Amino acid sequence: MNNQFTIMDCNLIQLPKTRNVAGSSTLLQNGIEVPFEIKRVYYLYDVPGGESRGAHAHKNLHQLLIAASGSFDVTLDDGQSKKTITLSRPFIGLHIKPGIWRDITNFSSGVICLVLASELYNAEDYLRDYAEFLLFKKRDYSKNV
Ligand code: T46
Repeated sequence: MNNQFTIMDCNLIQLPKTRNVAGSSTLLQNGIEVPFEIKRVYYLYDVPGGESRGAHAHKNLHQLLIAASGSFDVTLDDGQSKKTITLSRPFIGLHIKPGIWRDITNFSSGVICLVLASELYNAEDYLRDYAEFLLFKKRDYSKNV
């Protein structure tokens, strides 16, 4: 079980940007620009002003979050430390490792939060209770193997 990652393991990834007179584009490929196999893509949009999303962690999921349009803040929490990162560029991705609680706030109007994910949707992969998340971080899974 992936419960040992910390916020220091969650890094910003500079994505390639192609620019010409017709505008810009960014290309993402499995295992190259994105450091995991992409099994699912979803995006958050039409977020009402003042709303927040997230408030959970995943047991096994890797994700790359990109502000495809607009901006938002992501607060990462590994149970010991927290840090907040603002995403506002379509060519910067935030790799969130498994076992990291995230709160997503301060969405700008017209925001699109693009998420590339390493697994298909699985409700069992979510930790939505903060106390349960802290227990998950403290458990020693090495004794179960
Ligand atoms: C995350 C942030 C950034 C599905 O049925 N399939 C899916 O693939 C997803 C992502 C969600 N759902 C359902 C589950 C809920 O009934 O859609 C509803 C909204 O999901 P949730 O409350 O988890 O929404 P967010 O925006 O708080 O979180 C989502 C992702 O679930 C999560 O992995 O990190 O976006």
